[in-house]
Amino acid sequence: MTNPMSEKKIVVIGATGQIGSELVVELRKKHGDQQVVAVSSRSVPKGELANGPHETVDATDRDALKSLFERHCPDTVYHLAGLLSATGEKDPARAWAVNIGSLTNVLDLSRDLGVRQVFWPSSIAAFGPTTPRDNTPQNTVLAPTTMYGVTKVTGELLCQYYWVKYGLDVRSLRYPGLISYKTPPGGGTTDYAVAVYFEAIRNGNYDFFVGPDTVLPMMYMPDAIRATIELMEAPAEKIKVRTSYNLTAMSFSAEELAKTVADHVSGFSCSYSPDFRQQIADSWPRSIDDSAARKDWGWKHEYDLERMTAEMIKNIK
Ligand code: VAH
Repeated sequence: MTNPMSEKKIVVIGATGQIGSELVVELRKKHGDQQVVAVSSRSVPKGELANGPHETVDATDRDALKSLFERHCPDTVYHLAGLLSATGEKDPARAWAVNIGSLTNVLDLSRDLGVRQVFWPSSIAAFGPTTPRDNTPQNTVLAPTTMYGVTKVTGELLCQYYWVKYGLDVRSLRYPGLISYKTPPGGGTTDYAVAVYFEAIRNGNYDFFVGPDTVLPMMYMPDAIRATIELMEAPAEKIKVRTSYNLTAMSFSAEELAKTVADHVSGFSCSYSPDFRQQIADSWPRSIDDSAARKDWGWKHEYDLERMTAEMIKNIK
């Protein structure tokens, strides 16, 4: 069903990922199935993603991406494809090549082919061990010690450059750990906050790969999807940050998460076996000051740990 009112043409790159798979559905509800092209480099988009146009294109292949842009003439591009923190540490060269190679392709092609708006995800991973870890400010030290974090800081500066130099309306959010039930964890350090729900229901226990006192900023996916769309729909004059906005909903420890899950899954037990991802988590903030997003474009979160857990358990069951 196409929505005659909306002549928007949106391309979502990374459509089968954790964010992309839910963002495509939301954007199609808003603008019509045919107005949103789901693009993935690997698997052909299936299920809901196949309800509208979908293509298999590797965004690091500039010619293939150019041909896609020329065929669909998008006015808006959400570029979500990339390697996450844990996967990135296993192959840093590939993390740089994919994350930065694809972003520069998207920015150049958007500038040259008349795309009006671009969204690109940054992350709290842009911060490092020398960043204040509590209530981390919007403007502060960005010296990450993961390759994923290096690509996030680089990407933020590229986004700001294409706005300042070419007037390309690029917008970005520093997502916290995102929790959803629709896609399996994808190689992130915060994957424990997703896996615990599935494992609790599947076999009644979970072995965290971080320690019980590990505190990280987190957000339920519906809040993240809404923040993304609200940011992109805000009038340009309200957008004062052209690197990437701090964004958060809550912070909790692995132990607090385990306790909330146990309240919903009787007999649930857990253990803690920190691995290499503990060092990554320890280099990130414990909580985020996202007052700039709340002031500039009216951000407010809706899900706290209790409400998210109830929804996660209900939907996984
Ligand atoms: C990761 N989920 O763990 C991502 C995210 C803040 C964490 O960037 O790599």
